[in-house]
Amino acid sequence: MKGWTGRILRVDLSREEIKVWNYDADLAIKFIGGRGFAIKILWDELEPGIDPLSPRNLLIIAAGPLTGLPMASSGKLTVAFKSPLTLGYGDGNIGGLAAVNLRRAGYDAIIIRGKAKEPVYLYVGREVRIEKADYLWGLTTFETERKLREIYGKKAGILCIGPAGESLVKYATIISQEGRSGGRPGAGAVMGSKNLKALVIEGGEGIEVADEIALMKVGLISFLELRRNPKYNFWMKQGTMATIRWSQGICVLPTMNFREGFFEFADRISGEVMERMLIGKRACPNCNMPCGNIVKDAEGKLVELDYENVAMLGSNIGIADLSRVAVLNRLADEYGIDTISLGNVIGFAMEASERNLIRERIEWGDFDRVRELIREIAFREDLGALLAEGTRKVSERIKGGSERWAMNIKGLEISAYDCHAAPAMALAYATSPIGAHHKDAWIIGWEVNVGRMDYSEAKVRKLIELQRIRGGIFESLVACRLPWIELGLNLERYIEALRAATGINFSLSMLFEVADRIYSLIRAFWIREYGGMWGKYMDYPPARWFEEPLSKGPLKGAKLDKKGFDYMLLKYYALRGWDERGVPRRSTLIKLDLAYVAEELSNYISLSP
Ligand code: PTT
Ligand code: SF4
Repeated sequence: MKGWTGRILRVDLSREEIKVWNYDADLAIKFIGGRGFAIKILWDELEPGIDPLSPRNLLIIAAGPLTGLPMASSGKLTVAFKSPLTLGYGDGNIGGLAAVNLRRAGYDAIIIRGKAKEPVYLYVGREVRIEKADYLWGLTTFETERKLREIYGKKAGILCIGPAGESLVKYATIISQEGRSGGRPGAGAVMGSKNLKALVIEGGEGIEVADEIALMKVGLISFLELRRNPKYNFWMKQGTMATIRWSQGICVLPTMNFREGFFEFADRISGEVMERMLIGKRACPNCNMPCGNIVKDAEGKLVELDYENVAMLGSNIGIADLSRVAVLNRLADEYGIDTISLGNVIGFAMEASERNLIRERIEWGDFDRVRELIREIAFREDLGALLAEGTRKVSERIKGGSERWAMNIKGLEISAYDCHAAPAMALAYATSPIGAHHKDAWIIGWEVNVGRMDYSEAKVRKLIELQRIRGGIFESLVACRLPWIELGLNLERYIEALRAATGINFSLSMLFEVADRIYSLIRAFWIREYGGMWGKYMDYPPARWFEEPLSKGPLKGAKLDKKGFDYMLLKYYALRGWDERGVPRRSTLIKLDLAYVAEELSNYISLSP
């Protein structure tokens, strides 16, 4: 095999056992890498129904055949696991040296199982070792990374958890390079449950490819095309932060726990304010369009700002001062907590406090209380112990009809786009393979151009196309999708690079088939976990968007229409070859070469023909 290393590392922390699996080409061709490898391994090897925080869960770190190659923004990897937050499939995407080094060390992926007796970190390089990490336990992610760098230097790739992962906060993430965060549905908690504080990955040889010259050529063309794009300079100024102004303009900026899509003080947390604070840029390796905006926060410390973080820890909880939002963002990075779920949980707690469903008083916009609350969540102290469970669980606990405004789908908190007036985006959240995340289909940019409030088959078709490209192709290659989205890099360039790397004549339609296979397999995984509890209701956004119209802004009065949403959801199922419960049909699984999955799945739920 060329392009892939053909080797996956298996680490059992309980047995202190390390093995190499030389996998065969069938896995590579049918699942490509990253998310594709992850779901195939989880389906085949994870025992159904296990506690995600038990040693039996698997943590998979998977690169793809483009990772680390001289191709635009190829320094990314997938982390995947059974989620403690959603109890379904969970994954995330992290950029950093760890991605490139993993492949240079000669591995496409690592499968970690078991639980170490005491805190450890995993070293992967010319050799693979499990090392003691008691002196790192309790440290923040920034401190951990600095300590490990004292030993391994600047070139090592480091993935680590902070106190939140150690205390099993259900939405703790893995952090790298002081500001790259991945695994929203609780990757950090899964690492913590294994007593695994960090991974240190050092690279070795280059990666063997089929046609080095063709690869260099497509890589160079891609870098030049990006650099020459007329939008390049603006991107370099604001990156994803430009989205604050845009979201406010179209009334989708999450405000006060997604009650509204319009924040009166949006101009105080905008990309323009960030530009004035900007002191540098950070990037994943192999990227010539760095999106990491480094600013100094209100306490004089450095932090990397992104749209999602600022919307969720700003407008969604009523904080209208970017330098203070930056403090909250930094704390989330230091403790290793997902900012999107965090902003949702805090907004939910503020609303619960307002409605007297909890005893504690937490006012909208109370920076000092929020600052303290983040610490309480990270260490599971006081109210933080409850909030560490995520909005679905907290709502089950406090009741009072709060599930109607607990802003999650399948347990994963919604990312930063309000959907009162965006039915296709609501459907994107509803059908995302990890719960309500925008990664797989950020359709809202397209939706606002074709008409906000119609519920059409065209929207469903577009959604599936985006899921195939973003959730299927980019997540399995694994490469950053931002060059394609933000600066219009032709998708064909990635396919040319894949051909050059592997020597296999891949086409877009072949990759779409892989994407569909990955999607139906992830769906099967969820259903195997939920069994008889599975139903169409799992693919539903919270009632707030259907019941409470926007009360301000240019789209005042807008809300989702239930009949229209149902029409689109059923159409979506039909186009995917799933039945009216959202369960893949037997014939669909067979067509996707997943007959063995149909056989096993039929033990958990009846399959439609
Ligand atoms: C991603 C999610 C996002 S998506 C953001 S901002 W974004 C939040 N960032 C967080 C953060 O920072 N700190 C923190 N403590 N929690 C955070 N949670 C949120 O996590 C990120 C970029 C971004 S910035 C985006 S859109 C793109 N995402 C990609 C993707 O998903 N796949 C892919 N092939 N390419 C992508 N490129 C872009 O990467 P999750 P990163 Mg992240 C401080 O991980 O779990 O997928 O959640 O990866 O290296 O940080 O790069 O406006
Ligand atoms: Fe990383 Fe941002 Fe570059 Fe993508 S655009 S590779 S997320 S720095």
